[in-house]
Amino acid sequence: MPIKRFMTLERHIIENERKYPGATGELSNLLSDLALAAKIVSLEVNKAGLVDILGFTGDKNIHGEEVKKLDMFAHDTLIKAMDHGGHLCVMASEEEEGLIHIPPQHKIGKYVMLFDPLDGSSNIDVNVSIGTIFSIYRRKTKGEGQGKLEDCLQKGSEQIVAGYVVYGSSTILVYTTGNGVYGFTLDPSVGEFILSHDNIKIPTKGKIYSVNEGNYLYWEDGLKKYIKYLQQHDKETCRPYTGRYIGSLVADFHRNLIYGGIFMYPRDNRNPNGKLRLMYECNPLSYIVEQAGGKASDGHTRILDIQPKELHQRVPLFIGSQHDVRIAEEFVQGQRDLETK
Ligand code: AHM
Ligand code: MG
Repeated sequence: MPIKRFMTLERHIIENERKYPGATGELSNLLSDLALAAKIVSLEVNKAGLVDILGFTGDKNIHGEEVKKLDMFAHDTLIKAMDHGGHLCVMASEEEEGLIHIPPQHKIGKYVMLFDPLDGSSNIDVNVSIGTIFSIYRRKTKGEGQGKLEDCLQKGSEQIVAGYVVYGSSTILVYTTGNGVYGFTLDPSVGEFILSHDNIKIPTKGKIYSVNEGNYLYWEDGLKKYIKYLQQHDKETCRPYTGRYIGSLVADFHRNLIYGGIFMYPRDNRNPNGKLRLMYECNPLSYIVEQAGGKASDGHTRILDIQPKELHQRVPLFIGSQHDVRIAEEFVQGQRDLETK
């Protein structure tokens, strides 16, 4: 059988960076460090179900070391892989309240990284896809010392790289540097991410909606109407839509990115800002969806235009195919009502 040409993540990153005159290769190195962290987390996620069988119960493993929860393991792995490359000046993680500084013995770089180390944590113990989400910005503050809060609190539109990894039936890393969206599937036999999804484009309109309908009673009227609209029969607009909700944002998002559709985590009576975090979840996925030709909004405002006020800020999220997010906005803003036939 003839061997097809293949593109590794590393080569893709380098070739992509070459397109920018004056590029130093630093971003390429940074992304390579990140890919290594993703491989380590992937390995550990794949072993998760064996923990009990191999006797790793309780708080210590066979070496007498603390057994870390997988989300803390992912958090620590990302920090360890990224804090000594000389590229970052500060980090922030969904799992840590404050800033993560670069240890004083290491060189301080010009980039800032924010991440959700293991998204979908409620699915960890039940073999359902989970993932890592990351976002990279240029530092804003002058000087060469540690990065500051101000460097982290940048609008999503300032991102220079965003990506995610889904640990699912296979492990896939999807990223953008503002020049299209590319997906690489991990080949575990050679330990390389290989280009499997070239220049991903989300369909302009989908047929899938993803939302936790258990919260229905707490929703605003506009949203209730929108969901009813999606469930109505109308041949012309391909309704009813299909409901799909995994409960792991990365996995729900990835599916909708490929097939088209809309993912929502709206505000409700109990959570006025929804549940998802602007800096670790909404911004990176919004950058990716826009690069793929889709749309992301909090129901009123483009996610990437929101000026963050705090690291762990939450925002409502409507993300996916252009057409679907636009109609959702119209309902949420009260500009559209159910058609009575
Ligand atoms: P996590 O980062 O603690 O895992 O929480 C975020 C997750 C998302 O992955 C997912 O979309 C959402 O929470 C599910 O929430 P719910 O169970 O309320 O539907
Ligand atoms: Mg999360």
